[in-house]
Amino acid sequence: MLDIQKIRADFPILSQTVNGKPLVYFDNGATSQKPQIVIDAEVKYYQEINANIHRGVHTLSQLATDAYEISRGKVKEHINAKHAHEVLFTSGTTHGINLVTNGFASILKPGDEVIVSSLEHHSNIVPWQMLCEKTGATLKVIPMNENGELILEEFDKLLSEKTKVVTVNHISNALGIINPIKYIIDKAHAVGSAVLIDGAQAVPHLKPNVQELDCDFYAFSGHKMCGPTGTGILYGKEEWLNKLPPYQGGGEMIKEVTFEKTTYADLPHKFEAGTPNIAGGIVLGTAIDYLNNIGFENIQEYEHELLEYATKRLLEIEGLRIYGTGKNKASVVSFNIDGIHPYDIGSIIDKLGIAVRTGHHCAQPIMNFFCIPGTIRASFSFYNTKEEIDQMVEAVKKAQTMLS
Ligand code: C6P
Repeated sequence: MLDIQKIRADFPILSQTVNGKPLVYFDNGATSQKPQIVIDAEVKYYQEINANIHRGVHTLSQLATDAYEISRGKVKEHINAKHAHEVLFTSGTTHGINLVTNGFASILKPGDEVIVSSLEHHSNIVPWQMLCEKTGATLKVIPMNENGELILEEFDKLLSEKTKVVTVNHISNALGIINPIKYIIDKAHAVGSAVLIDGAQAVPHLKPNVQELDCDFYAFSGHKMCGPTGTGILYGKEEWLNKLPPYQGGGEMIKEVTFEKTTYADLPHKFEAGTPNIAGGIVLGTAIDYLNNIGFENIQEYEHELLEYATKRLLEIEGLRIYGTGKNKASVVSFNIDGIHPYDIGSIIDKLGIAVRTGHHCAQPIMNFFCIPGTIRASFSFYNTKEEIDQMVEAVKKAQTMLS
């Protein structure tokens, strides 16, 4: 059992008022709020050990380097990677995915196929399209059904010896559907394909076990899991990271440079050119510790309660439709009300202190599938409450009355 009021006290922003009303923050899918311990760790880094890493012999540089590498080790443990050097620091999921697609540009050939799903965020569509344009490979799409679930029989039919990469998100940002990624990974491996999982929306809710999943790449963002913005992780299996060329050239990623030839550093440095977000990387470790102290089983159990409660309460509203009605869901409810544009509801409830996201959620193909311009998305975190859900429901009812 979580003590939600105690947890809420960890997040200074949650006691704020917005537009004169207590803040109800339901835009956790976009970014999570940060506990004081994370904010303090960022300040402490700059106050006490700020220095560039992996370069100086001086004490501060050593302290900063140690803290950065300790954080990498925490991520390795958290996701159960085999080696710490399979954990690359990035600026976020988008960066991680682009690092991989850039690498595959030297591997794919015309006639090869890349499979994405119809539930992807633009970050996991556009880089693959760009890769296909560059290499002559073809993009194939796993279709979905009316509940927002991927149609696995259709996925099976897409697989062949031409399939070189399969990529899906672990959890859909727009609908909250949890995808059957183990099935997808195993089937893709059976035809010799690599697999990238976009874990951006999964890591706030669960602890991915990359060895058990056996995925080749797993990308996620730190800012969605109580960490700082501009942080992220790309996990890659050692053999794949050794196979892919570096993403960016520069300092830190080399062994030796001459004007004739440059040789590259070993993993993970080969993919970490330039001065990284040192403070962010270190503090991501603090965020992971914080979440683990709360416990992912507790988080999942409580968030599931919030999901069920919100679904039930929202469905009391006449003319309200929820998108993403599949069984396996994270704490996200995407909905619309008959005859009303989502943006209008979002703007009115914002005046009542309620923060939700409206629009296509960077997942336009999903909106096209449902023939809608967008949805209102309420995404819940472990620090939200049923009382806040009640406030949102009342606010949505008020907006509906005003707009009809
Ligand atoms: N989705 C949302 O409101 P970055 O921006 O690199 O941290 O994450 C990109 C990204 C990739 N995949 C998925 C499934 C995502 O949900 C996101 C970010 C936010 O849904 C902002 S658009």
